[in-house]
Amino acid sequence: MPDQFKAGFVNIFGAPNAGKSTLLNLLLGERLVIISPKVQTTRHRILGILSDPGYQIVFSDTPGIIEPKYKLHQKMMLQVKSALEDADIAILMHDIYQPIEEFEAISNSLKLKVPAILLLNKTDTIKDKSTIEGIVSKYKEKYPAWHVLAISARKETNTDKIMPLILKHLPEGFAFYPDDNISDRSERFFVSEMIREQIFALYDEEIPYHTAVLIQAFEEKTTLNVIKADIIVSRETQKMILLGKGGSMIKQLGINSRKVMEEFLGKKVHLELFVKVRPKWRDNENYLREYGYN
Ligand SMILES: Nc1nc2c(ncn2[C@@H]2O[C@H](COP(=O)(O)OP(=O)(O)O)[C@@H](O)[C@H]2O)c(=O)[nH]1
Ligand SMILES: [Mg+2]
Repeated sequence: MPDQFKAGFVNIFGAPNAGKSTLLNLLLGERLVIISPKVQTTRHRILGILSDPGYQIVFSDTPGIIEPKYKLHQKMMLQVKSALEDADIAILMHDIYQPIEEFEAISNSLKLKVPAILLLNKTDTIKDKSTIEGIVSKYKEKYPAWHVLAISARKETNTDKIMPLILKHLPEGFAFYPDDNISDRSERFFVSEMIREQIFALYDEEIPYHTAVLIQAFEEKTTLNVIKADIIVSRETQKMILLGKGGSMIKQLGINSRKVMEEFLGKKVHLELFVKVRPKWRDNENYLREYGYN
């Protein structure tokens, strides 16, 4: 008898900036979701699907767990909650150098009932091996039912131990998605995320957090895609910053975004960006829905 096909949901949770999106891309072997050194980059629950002749794993990346300050944050935490409800396996991520107490607050709030793999990430920031081992045993003592691994998602250290643990706990079942799907999200969605990623990279401090991106047109022509996007901000002053002197910044944003889009789509892109001011959009139910935050 051949082994039964396995399929299930593996959902990744943790504090903001723990490396959840970096890990998802690593496990998928594909640069699917956006990553930035700033907190709260990921606003949606995003599925990444890994298909193999013997299994299908539906990963989900989730926003970092935070105390909500805006309606936008509340929506982000609802995404985390929905990911909790359908998980077959949970992956929890925490910076290895952060206090264990901070992790306890997160793990208590999750109330997990499924097998859990705790990844203490960013071991590359600690030079001394015995320090790492000491921290790992502290967590193992505290969470005896869980698998605990110290890894570096960015440097790919010890990350080869993760898949065997997942496959060990993955339930038998049928595939949820056709095996050529890599996500539940459309190209349109990823293209809007790419602009957001470049905004995180290009602008300081507050700007990325006040910004949403709305794709207005996505036309596939034979030799190129024509993409038109609105960049939404909360204030006129933010619009000025986004545009830059004589439009220099928005021009750079367009160039950078187009580059990653062309790589992703494997096609030339003609990109047009428009900046629009929508006061308090982060607290406005209608705007949030329009921008895809359900
Ligand atoms: N030093 C170090 N940085 C990492 C590691 N993994 C991720 N990061 C960085 O941590 C930041 C947040 O990563 P991201 O995946 O966006 O975190 P998320 O908010 O949990 O999705 C990014 O700047 C990553 O490059 C790691 O193993 N070591
Ligand atoms: Mg993320």
